[in-house]
Amino acid sequence: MKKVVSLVLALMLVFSLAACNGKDKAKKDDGKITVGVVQTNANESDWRTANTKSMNEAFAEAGFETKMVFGEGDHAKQIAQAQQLIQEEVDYLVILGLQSAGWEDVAKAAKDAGIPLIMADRKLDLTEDLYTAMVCSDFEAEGVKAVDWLKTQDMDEVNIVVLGGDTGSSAQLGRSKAIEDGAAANGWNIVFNQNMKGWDETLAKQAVADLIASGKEFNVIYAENDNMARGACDAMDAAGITYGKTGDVKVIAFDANKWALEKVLAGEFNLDIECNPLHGPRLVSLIQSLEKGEKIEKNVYVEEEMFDAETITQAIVDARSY
Ligand code: GZL
Repeated sequence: MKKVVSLVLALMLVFSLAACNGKDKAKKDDGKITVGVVQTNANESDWRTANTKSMNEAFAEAGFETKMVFGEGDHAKQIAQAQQLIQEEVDYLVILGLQSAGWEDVAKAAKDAGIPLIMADRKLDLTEDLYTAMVCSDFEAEGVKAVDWLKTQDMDEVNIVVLGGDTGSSAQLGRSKAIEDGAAANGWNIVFNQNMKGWDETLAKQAVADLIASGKEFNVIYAENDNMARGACDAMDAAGITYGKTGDVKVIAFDANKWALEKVLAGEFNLDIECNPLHGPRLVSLIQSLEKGEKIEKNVYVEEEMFDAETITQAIVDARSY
């Protein structure tokens, strides 16, 4: 009789221990790592489309389960979505923030729940104790590349139209800071400086069309992504204003989507600064290292190039993957 009682007690202990950490148990049951992704907007830009595709494909390839949600321009919605994913006990939380600020409570909740928080694409305003890793672009450095290029253009007068991205995103903040500091340091004029909600191409086209109609003189378009640069070019086409390699207005763009690099090659864009969206494989490698308990590099800025109409080739364009 005593043996039966001790066996029952032992079995009860085993099951109670297994149940005490539901998350680990859940993971072990189906063997899958669940990654919660708080993405910005589904159709924000060609860059975003490539970024979402990269994560979905890489996570599927790695055997992860992906729970991806989209804030669709609403920062409060992203915060709520992140909190929901924490409640669902995802194994990792990847955040691509519409806004840099306002993520402390989410980060603390993730930390309390033992869920590693990874910042991707856009750095968030969090102290290092509140996130596990960062795989982002250095947006101010991207903008400085454009400023350094503009300095080499030997222009008598520089009148710049700045088409900014979503206000308060680290991408907009960094790129705008670079051109504003560059203009101040080099005596350039910023004749227009507005952020387009959602990085919207149509809004950018309309803004430039209105500017042209107002008679404002400008000779540089600084568009904080390729889609807005294309919108600006459409407006200049409609007004008969020449631009690009042989035109009156220099066009600077960011992201370096393949279609945009074709425009650099054609001389329509003068310069395109790469902002690499292919974060999927980087995040898989990071998560797999964390799973193995390996030491990881906490803050990684993605290596990025720039493409000049004077030097780009068809081979360079053909070799691009997004
Ligand atoms: C940059 C990324 C920006 C792109 C835009 O990393 O956050 O958002 O430059 C995209 O095209 O919409």
